[in-house]
Amino acid sequence: MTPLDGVRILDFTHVQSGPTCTQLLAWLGADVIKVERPGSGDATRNQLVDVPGADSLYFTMLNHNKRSFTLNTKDETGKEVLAKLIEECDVLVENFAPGALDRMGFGWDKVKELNPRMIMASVKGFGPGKFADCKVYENVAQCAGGSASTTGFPDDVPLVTGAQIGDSGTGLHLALGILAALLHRERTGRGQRVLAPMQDGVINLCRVKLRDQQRLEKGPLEEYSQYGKGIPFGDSTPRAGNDSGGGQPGRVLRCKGWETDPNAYTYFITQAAVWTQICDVIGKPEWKSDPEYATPPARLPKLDEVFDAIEEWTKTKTKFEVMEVCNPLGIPVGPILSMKEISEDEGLRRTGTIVEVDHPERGRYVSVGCPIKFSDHDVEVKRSPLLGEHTVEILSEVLGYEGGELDRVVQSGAVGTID
Ligand code: CAO
Repeated sequence: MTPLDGVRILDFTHVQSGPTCTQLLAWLGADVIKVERPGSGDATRNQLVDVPGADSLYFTMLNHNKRSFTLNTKDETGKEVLAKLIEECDVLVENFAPGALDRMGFGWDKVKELNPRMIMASVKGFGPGKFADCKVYENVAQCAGGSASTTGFPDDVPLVTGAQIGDSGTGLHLALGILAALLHRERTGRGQRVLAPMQDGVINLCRVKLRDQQRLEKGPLEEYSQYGKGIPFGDSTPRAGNDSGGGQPGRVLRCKGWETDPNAYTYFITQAAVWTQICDVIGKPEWKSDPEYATPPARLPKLDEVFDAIEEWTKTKTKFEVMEVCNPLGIPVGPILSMKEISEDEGLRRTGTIVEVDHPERGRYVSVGCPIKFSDHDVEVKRSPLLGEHTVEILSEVLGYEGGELDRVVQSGAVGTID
């Protein structure tokens, strides 16, 4: 028995934000029926193609454990089938451009009428307001959610991050909203609408930067390295480079091999609790009792000097040797791992966070498995479906079409099937 056994999801999602959400629900055990346009399907099937004729990694890595149902929802028979699907499902998840579902004739009022227990969950770029009608992609959300203005170095342009906080981050927010709405439905019998705007999701993940905005109104942000460098603050939270976001100063430091290896770096945190251990490791025992260095407030204006001294030591060690020395002493450090190192990591493969999946068109590929671990439930990562692979199965098993009725729907052209 899996946590979401018996929960059926009508998955109208595409690209990344929505598919992240429904993939997680599938890993929790829900039956996820991905409804796609016949012939083309989710646009990502054909984006960034690396194996000609096969679904792209963009698609396969976001659509594991789902079933694919191809249906033209603008065709009359297609609308009939969609209405039945809405009656049979517990949750409808979508991330169409604003208004697309209404134009299809399946806005919230219609969905609720067909199935009052339905939970209708949406990702949109912006919440209600002046930008509500805008289409949004990842980097737009990162910019509009405050992430770009606070990422990068103070003397350079705003930067977007590699972590897909707008798409995958919002998918996570939506999944949480859906689970809460399912629990609420257990208690009340009622469905509801759940909305996760991408801008709001990014703002939620940038919470500490709004904290700093308000602290800035009271004085300079002393833990930011620009304070030690004497660079004046403006009126909004600045880009902080690699400074640690919390009250424990940290930086990215060079390690042995940095001249040729772009990832020969470590993150090093000068946590106050282990200051004396840090002094011993880097060969500065005198800093343990020197009042100029012994306390966190005394060190704040000297962080450049402190990290330069630490870096003199880290440059003599590989990023993994730094860990070997620091971890037993309780000094928080972390190697800068490349995607190559992550994909080959034995520990991550053992826990199922990095998995290998077989696919009939593209062969074996590496993917990210379920990042949440359960004591009662092992997540088996199953390959993404081919376009329309489960159409006939869903028409008969889920929607009850049989015999002549099944032939009528299949021959109507509203559904796409594969041989
Ligand atoms: N049968 C028939 N029509 C279908 C269909 C189906 N099975 N599935 C989709 N369509 C139609 C939609 O009804 C829509 O038609 P109309 O424009 O006539 O109403 C059309 O396909 C296009 O859908 P869309 O507007 O969602 O797609 P797009 O490529 O124009 O925009 C995106 C893509 C992502 C910008 C937009 O969907 C969006 O802003 N979504 C919300 C925010 C979001 O999730 N962004 C992140 C995406 S990941 O980076």
